[in-house]
Amino acid sequence: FHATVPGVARIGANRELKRAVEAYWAGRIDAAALTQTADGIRRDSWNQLVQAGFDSVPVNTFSYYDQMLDTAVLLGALPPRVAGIAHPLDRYFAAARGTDEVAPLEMTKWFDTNYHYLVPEIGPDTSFAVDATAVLNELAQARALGVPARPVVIGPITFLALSKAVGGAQAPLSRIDDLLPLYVELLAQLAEGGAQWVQFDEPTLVTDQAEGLAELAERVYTELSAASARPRLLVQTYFGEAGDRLAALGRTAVDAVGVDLVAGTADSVVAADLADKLVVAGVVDGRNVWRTDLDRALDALTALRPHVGSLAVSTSCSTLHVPYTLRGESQLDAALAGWLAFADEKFAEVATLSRALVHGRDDQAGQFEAARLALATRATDPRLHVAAVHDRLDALEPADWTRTTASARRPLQDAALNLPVLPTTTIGSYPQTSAIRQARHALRTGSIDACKYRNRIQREIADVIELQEKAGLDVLVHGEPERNDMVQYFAEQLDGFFATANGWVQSYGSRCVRPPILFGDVARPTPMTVGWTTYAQSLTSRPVKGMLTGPVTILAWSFVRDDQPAAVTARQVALAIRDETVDLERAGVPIIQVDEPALRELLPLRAADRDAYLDWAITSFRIATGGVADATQVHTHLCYSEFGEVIGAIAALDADVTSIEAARSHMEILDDLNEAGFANQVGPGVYDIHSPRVPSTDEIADSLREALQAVSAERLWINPDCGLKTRRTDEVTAALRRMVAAAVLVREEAAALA
Ligand code: THG
Ligand code: ZN
Repeated sequence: FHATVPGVARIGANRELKRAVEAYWAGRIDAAALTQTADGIRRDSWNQLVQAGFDSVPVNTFSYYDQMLDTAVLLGALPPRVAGIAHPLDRYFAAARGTDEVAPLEMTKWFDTNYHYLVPEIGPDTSFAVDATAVLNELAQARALGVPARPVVIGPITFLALSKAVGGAQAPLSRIDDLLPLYVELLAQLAEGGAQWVQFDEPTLVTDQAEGLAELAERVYTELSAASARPRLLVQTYFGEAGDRLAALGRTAVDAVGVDLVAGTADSVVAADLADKLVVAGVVDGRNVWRTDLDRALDALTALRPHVGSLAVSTSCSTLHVPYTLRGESQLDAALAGWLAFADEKFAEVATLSRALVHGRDDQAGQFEAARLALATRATDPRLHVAAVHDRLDALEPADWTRTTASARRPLQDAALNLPVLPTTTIGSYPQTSAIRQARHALRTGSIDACKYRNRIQREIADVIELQEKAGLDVLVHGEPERNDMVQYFAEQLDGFFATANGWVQSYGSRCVRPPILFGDVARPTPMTVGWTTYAQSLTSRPVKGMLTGPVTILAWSFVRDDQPAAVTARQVALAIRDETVDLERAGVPIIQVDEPALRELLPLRAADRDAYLDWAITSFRIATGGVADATQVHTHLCYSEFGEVIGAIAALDADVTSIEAARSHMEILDDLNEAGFANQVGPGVYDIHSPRVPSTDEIADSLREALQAVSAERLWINPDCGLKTRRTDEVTAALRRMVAAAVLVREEAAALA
């Protein structure tokens, strides 16, 4: 084949699947209605790919929740605790979300993206068995519509590498030989079902997540490609350079390999012997939103062609990670719209390139010329080259991101704040009530004016301050009622960003985010949070924390310009945040928190690239927080990840106080931090906010006593493990009262010992 994509989004162009799935969970529609919506989404996306001119169309990239969970179902590897649930769809959703009786699978980041997958559990008793119902159904459905269908399944190496061992089992990858016969069986069933091609996704082959991946890839795919009855086999990599793993695949009898030529280079394709293979060349960026430089892409394809058996054009990865279409984004300015390509527009680019590869550039002259023109306006747009921003960057020097020592800052901050030992606080957000959402909506649609909106938000802030005072917390927050999202809120106010109207991207399950587009030089024209924070401070005599999002997280959760290094962009964002910290301090705010929940997320997949990343990540955080006086206390908050590999970086951020998700990892994090030489104050989450369950005072007190084994009372803060915006007000009120009661109890114990 000549033109395809590794996979496509499935939430629906207008989030139809989100609505249907949530309606099914709420009991408003039945399984038949949900299935009907799913069928419609699949049909629409296949038709669209066929119409774009693709001669091979991925199927089975649809999912009701997550593709790793689907693969666990396919391989008979759902956790035993859901086995008793009779209806397959309910069993599936129980594994995804839990029920009153059973805990869900853990969720974690899909490589270095902002998508989250469910982590299959492999126990000593997990016995795999093929259940190909879902993929065979999709295949039959697509073939009935005349679609040149190519079933897509996560490959055995990636499936096991991303699973976790439970119940004392060996590392899941040790089970690879148990899985191979199942994949052979699957190949036979797909051939029987009429598939000409099948795609096994192996993004793990671009990482350093396991040892010996090249040898493993060669062994696994030698065996799978030797299967007697099988469709032609494409092994698809993405998110990086496959390097020697590609050469290993070249030594097997697989028919095709897919490579990401945006994150990786053509060098490893040239180096591998792929003279008898189809290479599916991902030259159109599947995870960023910029229009492709068609000339450059075609040159790359043309240069590659003599080194491979045959060549097909594709996106670099599934378009799961970008919005559906630019159509409807009418408020984008015309110049900017011309620089962008969402999924629909990327499909057209792939088709154009594949036609040009066959018939020559002139055959597609109009498309190439349009791309050239758009790129030329992008390169010269003044918003991408703001002298004042560059002057500030050039003037930066180490003194700007180096505060005095933490131990010298500590007494100044203690004197300014006068807090008790084991101070209590919360992470920042409070429940997003329907009143808040209504107020934001009413402002957007113009049914209330800015003044009315301010009054409504202020009322919310006043309620949250009162709630915190009544609970007895020591350091208060304003609750962030004005924020839709901790990145989007800032992006909407910064120069250099653009927010989309309908640019939804699936984050996990039915949940989506709308990443802003960071297209130009970044600056902060006016204060973004000072008004809300000082209003909150005016209502209480206790200290109120200012709440900001850090530069790394703003980059991680935006689509970022690709015409300069991320390190430069991060410094620009850092300076904008720094301006805000300085204004907050000037307005009398004594504590400023700069959250970096995505610090771990951007860690490069290859070990060799990690130091360079951590260097710019740490520096940008320190630029953002290095502009305030020694007496101003800087906090940060980290969550959503395994911190093991970035623990040294957390220490290097040099925040005065770090709150960190730990309720579920039982304080191991504190020992790790100690080992990394971290001596500043720390607030390990003492209860899990991700569950509606309100913990008892005793449980929280136990958690605190455990923390005190690892950290002295002088260094310990008491807080939940994350923001409270997804919880209900009654849950939050009860939980915080118990948290403060536990703090009082443990303070008394500590005083008695002293
Ligand atoms: N913001 C952004 N990215 C994120 C998070 C975030 N990535 C990691 C983590 N947090 C993901 N978690 C969530 C949690 C909830 C929702 C999305 C991601 C969510 N979304 C609403 C929905 O789909 O219904 C839409 C929100 C809106 O209306 O803006 O609830 O916090 N950028
Ligand atoms: Zn958090």
